[in-house]
Amino acid sequence: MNTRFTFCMIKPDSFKKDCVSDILLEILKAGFKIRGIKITMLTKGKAEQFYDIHQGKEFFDRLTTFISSGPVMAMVLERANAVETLRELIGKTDPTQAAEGTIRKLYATNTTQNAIHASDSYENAEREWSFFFSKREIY
Ligand code: 3AN
Repeated sequence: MNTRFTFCMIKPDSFKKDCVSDILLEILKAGFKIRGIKITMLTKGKAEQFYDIHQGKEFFDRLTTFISSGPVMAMVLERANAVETLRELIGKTDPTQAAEGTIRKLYATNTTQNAIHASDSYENAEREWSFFFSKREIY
C-alpha cells in the first residue's frame, strides 16, 4: 500500500465563500504536493455515484444535491502519511466539533456545507481519484 497519496475535493460552499485559495494554502503549508488538480461540476447522478457508500442514509439527498450545486476542485495530493495527515488538517465532519485551526473549523458552515472532502483510507483514496482523473492527468 502506498501511503504517500490521497485525494481531496474542495466543495461548492468554498467557491461561494471565495476561500478556495485560503484552503489550498493550508494544504500546501502542511507540506502536500499537488499531483493532479481540476475544477469540475458533478451532475446529481455523478454525485450519487461518488457518495455511493452513503446511499440510504438520511442525509444522502441533501449531500448529493449540495455537491452537484456548484463547482468542486478535485486534487491528488502527495505527502508522507497522506490520508491521516490530511484528515487531521481538515478536522471533524461537523465544524462545531472540529479542532481550532482545522480547515473545517475555519471555513465550513455546517455538516453538509463543510468546505472539503478528504479520503478516509488509502483504498478509498485510489477509488476516489480514479473517479475524477485518468492516469495521464496525475504526474
Ligand atoms: P467526512 O467527510 O468527514 O469523512 P463522512 O464520510 O462521514 O464524513 O460523510 C461524507 C459527507 O457526508 C460529509 N462530508 C458530509 O458532507 C456529509 N454528512 C455526513 N454526515 C452527515 C450528517 N449527519 N448530516 C449531513 N451531512 C452529513
